[in-house]
Amino acid sequence: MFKLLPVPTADDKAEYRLVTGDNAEFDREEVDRYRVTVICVDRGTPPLSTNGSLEVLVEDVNDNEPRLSRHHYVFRVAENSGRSTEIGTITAEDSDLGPNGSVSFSLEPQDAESSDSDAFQVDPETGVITVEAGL
Ligand SMILES: [Ca+2]
Ligand SMILES: [Ca+2]
Repeated sequence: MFKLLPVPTADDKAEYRLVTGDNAEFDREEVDRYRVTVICVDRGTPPLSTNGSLEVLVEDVNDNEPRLSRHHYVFRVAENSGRSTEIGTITAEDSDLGPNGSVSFSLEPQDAESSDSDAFQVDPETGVITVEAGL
């Protein structure tokens, strides 16, 4: 995933840049950190060495859309149900991190016939659907 490239320096210090490998692909949702051992060997006889460790943290990009727990929900509600009657809950998952993985819900009419969308409301945070106007 990584390789070291030597950086030319004026003095006799050794300096290397850590760069991503040629075929490196990062997906935070699969692996969110890498631990790499750095080995440093001199050119003496016999050669002496030391090692250290470095850690690379993979930052999140919003590359996953939210997924509803179902594509099609059917809820039932009794006629004459009053305002704030709870009908059901919709849930969703988003595997990204922080705001990239935080979802909210809203309702909009699907066609002209069911355009009376004011009859229901959804809590943007919890996904709980309630009766807004009495049925
Ligand atoms: Ca997302
Ligand atoms: Ca992501």
